[in-house]
Amino acid sequence: MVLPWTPARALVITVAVGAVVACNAGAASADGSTAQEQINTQLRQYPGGVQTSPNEISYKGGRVTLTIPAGTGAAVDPCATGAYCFYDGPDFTGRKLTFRDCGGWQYLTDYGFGNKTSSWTNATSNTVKVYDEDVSPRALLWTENPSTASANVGSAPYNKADSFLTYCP
Ligand SMILES: [Ca+2]
Repeated sequence: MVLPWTPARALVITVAVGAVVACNAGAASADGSTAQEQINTQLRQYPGGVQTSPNEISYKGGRVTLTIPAGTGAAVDPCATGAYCFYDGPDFTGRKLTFRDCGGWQYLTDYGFGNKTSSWTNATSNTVKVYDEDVSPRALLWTENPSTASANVGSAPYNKADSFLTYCP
């Protein structure tokens, strides 16, 4: 539909934009920023990723994915089979960092995820040992056995994980 530009039409468009803003406001995080604003901040602070959807950034050719929830308290999709995931919130809520790879040391801090993990899922046949790097020597926080999950890592290791070592069968 093509209409000539008139003040009346401008008013309609303004109302429509207002509706979109209101909708995005519903998807804002606790600090009031939208998913897109959070993605922009993430890409600025932790470059090297590519935005692949309205709420997702892909790093390392898709081997690492950061998913931002659609709104406060909203659940992200479950951890995919063949992947292992770290969640910012308990009960698999909040930001989700997904890994689809095998072997070696990796750092959650490379993706702005240090001192954040509260729950996790390991939907692989790998074993993942998770560590706190804020103490010396680094401290083992928990071990993720194949095909297991934790809805809450517990009070002692809560928001402490910084790195992990993945063992592949
Ligand atoms: Ca830590």
